[in-house]
Amino acid sequence: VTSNQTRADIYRRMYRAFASDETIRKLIMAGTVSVIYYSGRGQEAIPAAVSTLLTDDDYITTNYRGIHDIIAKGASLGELFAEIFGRATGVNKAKGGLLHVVDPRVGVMANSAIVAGTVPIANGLALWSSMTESDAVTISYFGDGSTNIGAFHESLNMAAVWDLPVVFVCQNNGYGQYIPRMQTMRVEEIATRADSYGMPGVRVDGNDPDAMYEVAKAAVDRARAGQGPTLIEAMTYRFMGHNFGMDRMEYMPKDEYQAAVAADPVPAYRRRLIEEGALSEAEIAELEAQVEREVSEGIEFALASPYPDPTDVVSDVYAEVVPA
Ligand SMILES: Cc1ncc(C[n+]2csc(CCOP(=O)(O)OP(=O)(O)O)c2C)c(N)n1
Ligand SMILES: [Mg+2]
Repeated sequence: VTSNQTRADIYRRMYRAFASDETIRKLIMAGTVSVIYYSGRGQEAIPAAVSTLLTDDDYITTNYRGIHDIIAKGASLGELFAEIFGRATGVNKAKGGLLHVVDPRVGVMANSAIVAGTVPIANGLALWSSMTESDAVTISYFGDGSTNIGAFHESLNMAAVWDLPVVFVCQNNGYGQYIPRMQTMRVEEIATRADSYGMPGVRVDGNDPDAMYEVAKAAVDRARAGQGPTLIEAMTYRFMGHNFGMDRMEYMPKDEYQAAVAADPVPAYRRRLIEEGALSEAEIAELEAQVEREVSEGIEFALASPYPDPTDVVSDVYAEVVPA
C-alpha cells in the first residue's frame, strides 16, 4: 500500500495540474489570453502518480496534450504560463509555446505536435543514460492514437532489444482527435502490443492514482535496475475534447461523457484520501490553498511579462560553434 506521504504528494501534483488547467481555460474564455489549447483535464492521475517515483534527473517526453505531464513533473508554473502565453519570460522565451515547451531543469526534455513524434526521442534519452551509466529513467507519454504510428512500433522494438531504461505510458482516453479509438484499431487492449516486442505490457485504471502508482513503480524499478522497458496502458478520459473551445464533442456519447465526468479523478481521490484517513479535510484544504496561491502568482507573473522583442526571433536558434 502507498504511504500517506506519497498519496499526499500524488494529490498535490494532480491538484497543481488541475488548478492550472482550470485557470488557463478561464483566461481563454475571458479573452485575456489567446492560445490554441489542448487540455489534460481528466488525465491528471497518470503523471501525478508516475512523477512521485522520479527526480529532476529523470526524463519525460510528451506531446501537445502534455501540460499535466509537465506540471506533475515539477515545472515552475510562472515560466510555464509565460511560455504558453507567448511572453519573453517563458521557460523557452516564447519560442516553444504549449506545443513545444521543454524544461530540462526538471527533466521535461521533449514535446511535440507530431503524434508519436517524441517516442523515439525517449529512446535517445534512455540510451544516453545507459551509455553514461546513470540510473536515470525516461518516461515516454503519448496517446492511444499514437500507438498506430510507425515510430511507436519501431521505438518499442529498439527499446526492448537494447534493454533501454524507458517506460512507455499510453494515456488511453478513448479518442484520437474526433474519432473513437476502436474505429482506428482492431486490438481491444493496447497493452498487448507489448507482446510483439518482448516487453511487459500492463493495462491499469489511470484514473486510480494508487493503482497507477503500483504499476508505474514496478516499471520504473525495472527500468532503473537495467531490466528494460515496459508498456503501460493507462485508461482515462479527455474531459475537454481535442482542442479546447474548438471541439463541440458531439461525437462523444452523452452518457459515456457524463459517467466519466462524474468519476472525475481529482475530487474522487480527494474523497478517498479523507475517507481512508490518509489526510484530514483541513490538511487537504491547506494543500489546495498553497497550490492555488502558486497558480495565481504564476499567472500574475506571466500576464505582467512583456512579449518578446521581434529582433529576438533569431537568438537561441543556432548554437555558436567555435572552430577548434
Ligand atoms: C503524425 C501526425 N499525424 C496526424 C496528426 C493530427 N493529429 C493531431 S492529434 C491527433 C490524435 C492523436 O490521438 P492520441 O494519440 O490518442 O492523443 P490524444 O489527443 O487523445 O491525447 C491527430 C491524428 C499529427 N499531429 N501528427
Ligand atoms: Mg487519445
